[in-house]
Amino acid sequence: MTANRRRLLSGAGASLMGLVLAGCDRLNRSEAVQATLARAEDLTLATQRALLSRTSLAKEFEPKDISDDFRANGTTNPGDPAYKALAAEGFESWRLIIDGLVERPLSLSLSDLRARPARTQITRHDCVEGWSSIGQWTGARLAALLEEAGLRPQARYLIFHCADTLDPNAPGETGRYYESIDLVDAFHPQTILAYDMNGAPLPVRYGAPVRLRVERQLGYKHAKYVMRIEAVESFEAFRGGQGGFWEDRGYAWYAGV
Ligand SMILES: Nc1nc2c(c(=O)[nH]1)N[C@H]1C(S)=C(S)[C@@H](COP(=O)(O)O)O[C@H]1N2
Ligand SMILES: [Mo]
Repeated sequence: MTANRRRLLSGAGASLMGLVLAGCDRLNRSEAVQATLARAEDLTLATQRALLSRTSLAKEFEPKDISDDFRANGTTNPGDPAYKALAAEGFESWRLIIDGLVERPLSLSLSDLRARPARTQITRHDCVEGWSSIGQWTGARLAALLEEAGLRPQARYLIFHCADTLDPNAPGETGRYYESIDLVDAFHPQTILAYDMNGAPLPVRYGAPVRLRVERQLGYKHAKYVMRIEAVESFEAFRGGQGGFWEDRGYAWYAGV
């Protein structure tokens, strides 16, 4: 065996490379290859299982289960001047922007949004702080909006830009709330932009005029005061780079419940 060949065979792929060089007949019968394929199959199954569990529906409840004192958390009344101006005129000139890696950027008024395909669901909101509340949410199905906008092939995540500054002491824009989800959650049937809560327009403390419901995840993923949804390939270059206000401060990006 030459020195070059030996070097070639000594890396991470050495055993597989050796089998390839040894010929197909031995390759087929090789226990090492069988074991490798079995491992690959396990991985695929695990991935499939994980994906299946992520696409299954979150539990839905009955009207009698709705909390009469649903907790409000984080920002409950944004002090940001732009938001206060919108709230003062009943969100008449509020527009939801859907842009970034899309074919047809959208700018939707609240009545535009109310005219889009909708879903109503009664779900339990679980905050990482250890409390839960049950509420009924009605909103536009995010999947339908994304189909309308037409995601470009490079799009992998959605960034939700919010109107509120949760940490006024953080430099620049870094105190502004934001969140991000991947396309599995974006196209999940229970992922909606909620404009009604318990059958009435969403109150300010719960995120008026529109908040995200992403029911397979913990409370902090459910962005309130949504202004803009930006389709991106990566969120690494945005703010702290971890994909959310709380993620930039150490929380997990995927917060499954
Ligand atoms: N824009 C914005 N969205 C937010 C927050 C926030 O402070 N600002 N807090 C998050 C957290 S930690 C939780 S538990 C929920 C609280 O939603 P609620 O007020 O409807 O209970 O909103 C999430 N979304
Ligand atoms: Mo939370």
